[in-house]
Amino acid sequence: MAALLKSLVGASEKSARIAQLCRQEEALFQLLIEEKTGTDKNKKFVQDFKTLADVLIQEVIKHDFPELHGHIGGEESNQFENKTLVVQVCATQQDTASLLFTILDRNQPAAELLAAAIHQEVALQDPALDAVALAIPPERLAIWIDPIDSTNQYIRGQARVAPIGGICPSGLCSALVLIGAYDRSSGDPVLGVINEPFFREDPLTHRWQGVYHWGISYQGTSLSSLRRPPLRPEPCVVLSSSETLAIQRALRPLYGERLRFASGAGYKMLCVILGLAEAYVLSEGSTFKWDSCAPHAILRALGGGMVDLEAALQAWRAGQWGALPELTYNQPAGGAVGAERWANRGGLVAFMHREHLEVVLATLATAAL
Ligand code: 2IP
Ligand code: CA
Repeated sequence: MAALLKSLVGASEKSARIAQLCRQEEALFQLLIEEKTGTDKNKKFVQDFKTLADVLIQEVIKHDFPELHGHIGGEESNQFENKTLVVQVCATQQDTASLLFTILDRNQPAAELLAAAIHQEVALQDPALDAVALAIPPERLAIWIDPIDSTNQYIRGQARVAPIGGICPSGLCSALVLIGAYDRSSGDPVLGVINEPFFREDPLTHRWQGVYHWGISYQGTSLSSLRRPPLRPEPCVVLSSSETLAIQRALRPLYGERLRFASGAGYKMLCVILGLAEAYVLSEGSTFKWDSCAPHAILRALGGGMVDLEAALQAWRAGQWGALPELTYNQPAGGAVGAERWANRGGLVAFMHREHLEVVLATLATAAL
């Protein structure tokens, strides 16, 4: 288990390094902003670049854990646009660079920078990670990856956004790497790694320093790099800036000024994990399994969880308080196609303290939504 956890943390470090590099190195940043004139084109290219990052990180994990082959998922198309080329981590950095050179339209500097990041040894000096002795056979697990969540903020790149109550409404800090593992048969989240590539900017070198967090929750054993935050007397809830007015109106009397807004689905979940918010409420089906799996596993490791909002409200209204449905990760949504199959379609509530989840549900269950 320690080996798998270490490998996933290592993969998150590589992904974070790629995310940092893309902002620091002109050759890579150009890939993100290229063809900015046609919004559709730009969107497509960003999506493609993101898919490339996604596939590369999946390949890093496959490389380390062949037994996970076929059980690593990410953004909608796991195939990169150019289907005649198989994106993979090659035996040598030079070979990976040559492959990327072809994929990236003969852009040599970009190919070399990416290959170097992928092949760089990640030296993890983390005694807490080494001490994890839990045995979970990797063949029971499958993986969801989001190599860069909050892409919009990542591209926009605002470095200094003042936090409100510890929560940044926008900015680079909301761009996160999310890697989660779930139990293939039960669908429960088991292990999560969240990497913050833009945690701190070195004032001298202007280089970004990252930080990672992890958590495991499996068969009654819970371990995490973080501590469970307390339930504060004046709780706060965090929402998407595009959350419906009905939800905002319903929650306003309870939270007042402590109704906060932030970009990034993963970032809002991280705010709950770190105790900056007591809950994240989302009424729309705009997040996906790769957004929620890693944060959900960490929440569970700390005694919290993440429920399907629509199903939880239904259960609450029916008086079935004991069985509030947590999100699961192994079943596609019936009748959906493409990425939608893996959407958290009923919305969600991420919470740390069960009593606070109950407050949220009791409030929303009687509101006109
Ligand atoms: C997005 C990203 C958005 C979020 C959306 C996610 O993932 O996290 O910020 O919307 O739900 O799917 P919002 O910021 O309104 O919460 P990605 O950036 O990977 O597409
Ligand atoms: Ca995402």
